[in-house]
Amino acid sequence: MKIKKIRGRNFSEALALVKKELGKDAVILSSEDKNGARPYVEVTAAVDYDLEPVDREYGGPAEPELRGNGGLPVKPLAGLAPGEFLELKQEIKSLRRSIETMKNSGFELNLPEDRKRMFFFLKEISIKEEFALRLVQRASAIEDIETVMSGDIDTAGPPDGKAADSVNIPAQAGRRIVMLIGPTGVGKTTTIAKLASRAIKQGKKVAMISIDTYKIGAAEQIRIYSRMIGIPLDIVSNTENLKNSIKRFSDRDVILIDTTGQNPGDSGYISGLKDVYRAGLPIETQLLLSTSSDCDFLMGTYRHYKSLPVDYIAFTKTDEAVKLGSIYNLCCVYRKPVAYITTGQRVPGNIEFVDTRQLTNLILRTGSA
Ligand SMILES: Nc1nc2c(ncn2[C@@H]2O[C@H](COP(=O)(O)OP(=O)(O)O)[C@@H](O)[C@H]2O)c(=O)[nH]1
Ligand SMILES: [Mg+2]
Repeated sequence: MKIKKIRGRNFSEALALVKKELGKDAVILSSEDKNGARPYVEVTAAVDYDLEPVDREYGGPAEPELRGNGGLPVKPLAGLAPGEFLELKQEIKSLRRSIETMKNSGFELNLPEDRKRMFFFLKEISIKEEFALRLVQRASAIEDIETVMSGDIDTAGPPDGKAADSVNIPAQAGRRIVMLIGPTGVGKTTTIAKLASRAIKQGKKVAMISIDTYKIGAAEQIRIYSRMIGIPLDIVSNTENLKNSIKRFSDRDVILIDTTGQNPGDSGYISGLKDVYRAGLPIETQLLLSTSSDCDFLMGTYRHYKSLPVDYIAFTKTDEAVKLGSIYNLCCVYRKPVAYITTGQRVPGNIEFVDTRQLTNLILRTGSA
């Protein structure tokens, strides 16, 4: 293990230097505020070296595919069958991971007590470690966390929350063409129906289009909604049809476009959507992400969709989520305003146009439940 003390003008700067000098796997062991004419922060950080390769003397027959963590060839231990050896190796790996997680989770983090408590709390609600560290660094007191956090979040809603019910569909005068994209099952079709019902209630003329890139039949659900709400629906299979359909609905105030189809990992799906954008239609895109998904999955989703011109993100299934820290993580990563959140399966209803304060409160509240 290599241990190094690194100084910065503040905690964030010291952290950035640690990453630069020791790499992203470095573990923070302690941090200390140094006062004086020129205050600074001293961070003690360590990089762990991988397990030493197991001694060759113990060897049975070498298995060429076995590699030590440093990439060095490893021989199985005496008396262990190759399968058992692999099991042992897995166990050691998982132990190492646990130790690292413990350290990374601030186990030895020498932050002032109140900040340390806040750091643990933020991690507890699934805020990523680096974002949690940044937050406790920037807030001068625990009471400030909410303000600092809400400064990192942008929403389409009004700043004071008073008019929260009047925004979004449609916010401005004129026609609005809104397309919902996102992984299968996040709630796109359900949300379209909620948005359509709201717009109807607001006296708007609404139409729906479904881009069914996958198979006929996938659009059955939206057909039911269109009958239920009493608005026209077109089902199109290519960009040309989409253009024609938008033309056909030229008398409508709001056109809501549903997308069906494959997993975003499927390149055909993303390139099909890119085709739509190439047509130059004035479409506003909202990317839906389900808060009931695990944060790593959501980050993966981000990678799939980042090549598309997303205007807003929206979070679905907040009613099912145990922790909502991933909303903050994704806001930090996407840097896109949050259009709304959905809070249940009920149509119409179960959709909220939150402002930054309300959203921050919601995220922080999940930890105190
Ligand atoms: N609990 C909960 N379920 C939702 C919400 N929004 C949608 N769903 C459910 O999620 C499932 C998939 O929704 P759907 O609209 O078909 O997703 P799509 O594949 O993205 O179009 C359905 O069972 C919906 O009722 C929500 O906000 N909360
Ligand atoms: Mg759908």
